[in-house]
Amino acid sequence: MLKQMTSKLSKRTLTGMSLALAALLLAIQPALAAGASFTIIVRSAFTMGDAGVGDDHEIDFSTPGVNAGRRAVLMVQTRDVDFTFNGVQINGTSLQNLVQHDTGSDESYVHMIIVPANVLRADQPNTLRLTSRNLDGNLSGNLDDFVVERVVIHYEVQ
Ligand SMILES: [Ca+2]
Ligand SMILES: [Ca+2]
Repeated sequence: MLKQMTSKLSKRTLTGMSLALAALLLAIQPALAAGASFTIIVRSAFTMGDAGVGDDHEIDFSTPGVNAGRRAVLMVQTRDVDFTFNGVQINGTSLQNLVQHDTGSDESYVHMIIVPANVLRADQPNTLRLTSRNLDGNLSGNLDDFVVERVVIHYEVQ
């Protein structure tokens, strides 16, 4: 799987991935045994929040041949996530919120998010929904503006 990533993801992406996260990817690799595949959901950066596309953004993607009974891993590469209530959903199932990582150094961060079994669909498009919220998790006032640079989902096929 790492070989595939090396060929498909840019060198910059891999450089931005910390060793700790790479180690985590290796640790969860048994969940993505032989017959793994991936889909690049976002390859062109965009900004969430009141300085960007708004509080809510949906992107459809396909996972052909997915074994939906197995968990998958969503990798979300961002910059400037300042608050803790920015949500991630796939097909209406809420996943882990994005982790606050903005240290002022403008570096990319890769969120490794587990997608539970029976969330992905083999026969119809999936929908990724990202949300931006304010410091208190609400929609009023100053929403978190953050850049979504790249999103990739790794999944097991039948
Ligand atoms: Ca803002
Ligand atoms: Ca921000």
